[in-house]
Amino acid sequence: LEEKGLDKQEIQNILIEDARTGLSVEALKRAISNNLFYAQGKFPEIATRHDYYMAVSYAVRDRILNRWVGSVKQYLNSKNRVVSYLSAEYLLGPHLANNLINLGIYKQVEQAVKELGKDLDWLIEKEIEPGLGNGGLGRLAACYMDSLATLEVPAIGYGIRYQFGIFEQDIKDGWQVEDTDNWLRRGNPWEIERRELNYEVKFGGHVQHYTDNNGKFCSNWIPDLVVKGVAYDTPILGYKVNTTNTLRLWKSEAPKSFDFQVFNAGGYNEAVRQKIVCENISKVLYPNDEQEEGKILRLQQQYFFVSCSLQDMINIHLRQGDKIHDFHQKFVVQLNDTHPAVGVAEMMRLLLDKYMLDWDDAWDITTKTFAYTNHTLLPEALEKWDLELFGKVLPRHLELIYEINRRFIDKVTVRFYGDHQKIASLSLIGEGPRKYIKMANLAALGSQAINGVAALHTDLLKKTVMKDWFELSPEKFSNKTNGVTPRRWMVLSNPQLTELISSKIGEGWIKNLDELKDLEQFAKDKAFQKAWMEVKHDQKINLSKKIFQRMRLTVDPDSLFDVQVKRIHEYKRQLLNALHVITLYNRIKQKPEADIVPRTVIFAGKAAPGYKMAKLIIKLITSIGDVVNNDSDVNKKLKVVFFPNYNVTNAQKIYPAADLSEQISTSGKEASGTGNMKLSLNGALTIGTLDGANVEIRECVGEENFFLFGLTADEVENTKANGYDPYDYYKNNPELKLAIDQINEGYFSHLDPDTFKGLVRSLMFDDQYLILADYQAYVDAQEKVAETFKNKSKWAEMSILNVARMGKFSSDRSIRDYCKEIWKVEPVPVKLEN
Ligand code: T68
Repeated sequence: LEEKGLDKQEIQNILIEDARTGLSVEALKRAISNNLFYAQGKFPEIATRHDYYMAVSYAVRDRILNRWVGSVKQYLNSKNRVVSYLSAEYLLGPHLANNLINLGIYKQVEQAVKELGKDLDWLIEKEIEPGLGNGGLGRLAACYMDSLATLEVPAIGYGIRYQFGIFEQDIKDGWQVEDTDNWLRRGNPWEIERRELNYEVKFGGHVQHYTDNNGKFCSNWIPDLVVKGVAYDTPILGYKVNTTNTLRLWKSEAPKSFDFQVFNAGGYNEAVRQKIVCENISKVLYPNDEQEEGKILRLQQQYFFVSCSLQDMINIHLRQGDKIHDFHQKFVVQLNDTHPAVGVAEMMRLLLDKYMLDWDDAWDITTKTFAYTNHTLLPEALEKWDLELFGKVLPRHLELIYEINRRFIDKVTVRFYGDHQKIASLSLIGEGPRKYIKMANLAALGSQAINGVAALHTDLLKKTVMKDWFELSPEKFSNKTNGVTPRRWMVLSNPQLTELISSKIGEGWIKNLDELKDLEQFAKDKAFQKAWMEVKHDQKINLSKKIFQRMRLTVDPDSLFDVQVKRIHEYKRQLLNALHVITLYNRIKQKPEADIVPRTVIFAGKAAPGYKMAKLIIKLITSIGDVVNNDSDVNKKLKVVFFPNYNVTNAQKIYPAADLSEQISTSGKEASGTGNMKLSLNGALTIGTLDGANVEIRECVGEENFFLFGLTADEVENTKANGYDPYDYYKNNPELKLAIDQINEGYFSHLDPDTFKGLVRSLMFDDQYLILADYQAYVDAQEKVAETFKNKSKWAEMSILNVARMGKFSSDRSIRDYCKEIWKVEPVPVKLEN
């Protein structure tokens, strides 16, 4: 620099700037060392692995910040509509590696860390992922945040900063045991606490009504609890663009003035109690599938984050000097399922009680603001709140919902005069021994758009759970098939396949997944097939190592890796898979010399802690594993693995190693599925039913490249309507009967017939999910899988074609569809100053 004629001060300036923003290996090295010293207070000789992880993370964060600030500035100065995504869950996965990829500095940081004598992968492994979601719904929100930023769409994600995310699963004696997820224990370098950004949220109490001086009817809500929500912001960077959006998560606290008030009134103990009550609201994520109706805390969580978020949006809007009446032009609010649906009533409350709008204006703005995504057809999973409980927590909102409903029912009574059943079904309030509020109806009525998450799902929505709504407002309905981000689910988790693909067709596919089509021309190319299968084999070796580390179990990377990873639920039918494993076991036992394709059947997934049957299914799988894996007659050809603690980190290791993707839910039950997309994108072939997005995946990859089996959604309904009797299937199918008898007699439970009694009874005499009805078709399809796997070249060709035809399932495509058809927003490229 001196040679270039710069003076000391100028050189100094460059050096300072470089340490925060420079992208060269030298600058990164210096930044990491600086952070080690100034942020961690350590020097290399005593720095721990965690210290290095933090130092690297802060160095990366610095490089995000100019983009982040630049994006915020740009949005504040523009009139563009901003997408506000409201979700109770975000299953983000680890940040560091993802940010390196999106910044395009993976290689440089890897080198910098290496020159400092450490290994980047070793540091990445150290990150504790934020598991702020249960499964597909939370992961979808994370993929959508990635795509919004990558597509340069101004967006803000709102949610809850749970202190404890989804529980950690351990397997003890074959059973699931849960441990708390204390993900913040070592600090979180990716968030910025914004104490100045906080809002008060009221709970409980009562409502006073009065008429003001102008004769206007007014309401005043006197709460018995006030909670403060504090914002924690995490930057979400787009892939190789400047756009960096914000994920704003709310933490609940006691308002500052509060402990003094209570201290005077009720004494110290009462003050401490109230503080805990406030902090409890954002304490822990609810595992799904649990009976939620009675859970006051869950309703409090929903209202808490929705109220903070709406207040924040209004605040942003008004600060720009715009009128409250134009709110819907500044923000469009997407409701990720009904969890934030109380936002409809909260928006009305804010507009009526705080901004003193009249009803019609308020309702007009509200309904132009919201849009609602449904994620389930299971009637038992549709959210309901006991009306009395709701009124205790949110008395003003109950009044408003009554009034919204009164006006609505007046209208539909005219339209559907005399059709009491339809009117009752549309009502926001359900009658019965106890009245309840139907959140899906509140969301549907308060929204300008309603969508399902796969073509079949949207179709069934219109025909079943939302039939009357479709009849009432068909124009509101549309389909938005889910997608996944190729950045995390290919570039990050499968770098070898990424490189192989890019070596043939360039890197354009990473942002434009349709370009994968160009791979089709190589599907029959023997050399390419060989390279392709080598990558897969390497990934299988990697996973085998993990399996050994975690479970002390040796698996054969040459065997077929047959993978079912997802939440454990009866409708997803892990039991069907388990019955197939037992059948394979019996076949090998009976004919050890038979030419059977060696398989490693890999399961992973969490069961909701309160879901007994799901936990029993885990125990059955691990018990089958104990017998199979330790039987020397079979264990050369068959292994059963239950990989514990399925989360984003582990998913990234499992998907790339899968040969076969199990998507075997009862048709009509899985709204979409997204694991199906990630597995296929990573070159696994699918064995699946015509359910959720499987239907569209099969259409895209070609029916000859997909192992289809099982009843269709219509056939499922008909079979049930015609008095389905699982016992018939049991009785008439010898292999099925043998498998069930073995479970029943304790073959897998040390001869204890009690362990799986409930499970066997449910299968033979109830079988809600038609496992026995689909058993033979499934076993037959599995035989085709094995046959095909013997032909390595054919398998490679099918695998390549699967990947080549996955373009549609990028979350970029989903987000483009939402932008165009629901949100009416356009990209706003971010320009950085200097
Ligand atoms: C999933 N839903 C769907 N719910 O099951 C899946 N539920 O088919 C779909 O692909 C995915 O959403 C994305 O659309 C869920 O994951 C939950 O996690 C959940 C959480 C709390 C309460 C109810």
